[in-house]
Amino acid sequence: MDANDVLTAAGLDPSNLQEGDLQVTSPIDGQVIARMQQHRRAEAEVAVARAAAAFETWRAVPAPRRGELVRLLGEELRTAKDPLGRLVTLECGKSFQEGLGEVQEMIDICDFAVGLSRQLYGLTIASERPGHAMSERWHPIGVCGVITAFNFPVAPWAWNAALAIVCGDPVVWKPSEKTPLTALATKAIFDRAVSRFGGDAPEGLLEVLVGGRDVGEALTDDPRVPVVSATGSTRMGAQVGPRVAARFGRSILELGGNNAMIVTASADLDLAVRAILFAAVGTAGQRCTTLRRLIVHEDVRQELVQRLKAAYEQVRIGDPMVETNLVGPLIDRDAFDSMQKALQTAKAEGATVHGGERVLADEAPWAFYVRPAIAEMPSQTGIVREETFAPILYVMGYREWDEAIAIHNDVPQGLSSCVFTRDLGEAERFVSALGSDCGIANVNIGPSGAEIGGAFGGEKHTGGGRESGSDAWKGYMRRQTVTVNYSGALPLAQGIKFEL
Ligand code: UN1
Repeated sequence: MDANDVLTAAGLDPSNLQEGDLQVTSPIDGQVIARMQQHRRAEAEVAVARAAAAFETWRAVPAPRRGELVRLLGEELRTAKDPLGRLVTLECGKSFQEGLGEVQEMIDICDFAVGLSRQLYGLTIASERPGHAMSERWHPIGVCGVITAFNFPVAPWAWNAALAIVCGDPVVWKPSEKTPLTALATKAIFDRAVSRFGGDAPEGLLEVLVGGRDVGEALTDDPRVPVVSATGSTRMGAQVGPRVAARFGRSILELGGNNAMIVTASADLDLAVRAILFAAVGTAGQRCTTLRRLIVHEDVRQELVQRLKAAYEQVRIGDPMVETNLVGPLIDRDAFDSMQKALQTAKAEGATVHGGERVLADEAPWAFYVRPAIAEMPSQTGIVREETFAPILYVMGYREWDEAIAIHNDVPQGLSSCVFTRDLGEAERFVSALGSDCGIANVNIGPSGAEIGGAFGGEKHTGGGRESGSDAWKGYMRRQTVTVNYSGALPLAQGIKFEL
């Protein structure tokens, strides 16, 4: 299948994608697969206006009926799973299995949101005043801006959009400039769901803005966008967060991770090796949940590193469309350069590095395939504390549990984490208040590949936002405390007397 076939199968017309100031390349071979015109700030503002107008009608549509649209979206995604998954692979370079997995996450969150559309529960609250009824209600809040990253070009959009739509909020989506095609294909899928849904879905329920920083700023700076949910680097979040806060908007930030696994002396090493492999080299190390740090008990450190080195040698690297290849390319040359720089720094800080070199440069001179790297570190040095978006696994040893937890938590990021142990005490300590400081903490499971049912996100420089499952929906609504007086008298709260 060539690139045009993949685009066509995903519902895009390649002949409409030949001109414009944005060139889209595939990381698989570095070739240009489409050109398009980027939106400018003025166009972005018009799109926000359309979405704001859509809010006026969408918020009045009953939530279960809004859920029906998301149910149809889930159906359309099921039909489009294969071609959209392939387009994800073409545009961002993850393996086709992972491309399909990403679309499956979209389907899963649609199912979740459909159920949610009948469960946007409030509370009844005991009033201290006689003859008074107190409650808490949740109302739609307004347009939700969604900014997504190249590495998961569609699933995080769905985590936000499926919830926002059932909560009554139109969505304005700015995908990464590196992956606009999957966004356009998803918009076409969404439009199919809307046309099956019928009349009460207003125009402007989903707007897609392809563009750079100026388009992003049209979302962060506009008071008609009360919620901005952004996935990406900590550097990006440090710009988005304060801009949204400056106008008292709400941001949901899902930023960098520096995820670790503690492997204790009692761990099942077979299980650990398999988990490490998927979490450290899957998606070529370009997940925010990628395993980047291994903190291993000294008693098993040597054995584990030996087994990992052997496993790494067997990992097939190459064209991600080919099912037997587990590791595809890095997104671009910049990603390759920062990986090499990080490895240089690690060496200068005392690392012994296995792998990390470029491969397939003759077959694919414009693409950047690398052998995943293992870096044995003398301690948690400066470079280990940074997130490098590439397959580098830093390995460190420990002797005492407290030391392992101290190393674990001594990084700026706080997204995902895990422990491999057969000791119940260690497992419980890891997930206790004195254990991992991350938003996600797993026992005998790697840090990546989270299910949609839990809240997804993390602490510290990861930004503090929560998306997807649990009660993350509350981030897309406004809370109203309601008190109704049916007593005929006017008793004041706190027993205050205020009579003439
Ligand atoms: C991301 O890398 O931006 O847990 C999200 C996982 C996926 C999501 C990753 N469900 O790996």
